[in-house]
Amino acid sequence: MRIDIITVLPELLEGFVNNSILQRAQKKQLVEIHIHNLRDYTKDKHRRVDDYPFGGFAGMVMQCQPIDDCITALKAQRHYDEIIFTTPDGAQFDQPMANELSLLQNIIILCGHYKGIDYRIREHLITREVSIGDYVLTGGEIAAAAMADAIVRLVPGVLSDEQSALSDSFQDNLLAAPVYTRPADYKGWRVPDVLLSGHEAKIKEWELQQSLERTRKLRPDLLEAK
Ligand code: 6GU
Repeated sequence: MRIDIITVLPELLEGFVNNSILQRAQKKQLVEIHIHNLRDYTKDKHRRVDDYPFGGFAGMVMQCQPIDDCITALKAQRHYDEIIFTTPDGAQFDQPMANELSLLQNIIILCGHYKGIDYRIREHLITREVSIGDYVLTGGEIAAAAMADAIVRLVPGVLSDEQSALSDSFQDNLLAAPVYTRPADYKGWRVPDVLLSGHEAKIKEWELQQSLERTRKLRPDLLEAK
């Protein structure tokens, strides 16, 4: 899988994608992540990528030309399955969307900034608009990072134990069961006995009960969605 991220703040994303899960996925050659500085595509002598909005509204708007040139240059190299724009008015990113996007070959994520981007880009080039929640961030970089992380960890081989992605919270609309590690007794705080029993069927049953109970208590909306 290949993810191309277009941003006016490449430094912000470089550190993120070259660490932890994302770095490991790239070293294993399971995923390629390329970050493009939108300013490299402007024809403006001051490297500007935004301008005042028509109509006299407040704020600045990202211009068509640098975005179009960057996306056009990428599309000349390969086919893209999705060209995603990060925006608070997009469709809410969730685990099913992460699953779906993790199956794709090539995607572009365009990070929004300022008051927005020229709407013509959204009409003519963007195939999908995505938000990470009902709150406003100053830019789309954190959203792009969150999406890239959630997608890449689902690519087969990225996680050492593939089971661990399958048993994630949300993967079956249930929150995950609690987990524990040694020691079994820490300051009198004890790990549930069943987990020490070695009885596999009982442990599985406990895990499911815990998932259901935690979901009922913390996220009843997920059970209704089933
Ligand atoms: Cl994708 N972008 C911005 N700027 N704010 C957001 C968001 C995206 N998702 C939630 N808030």
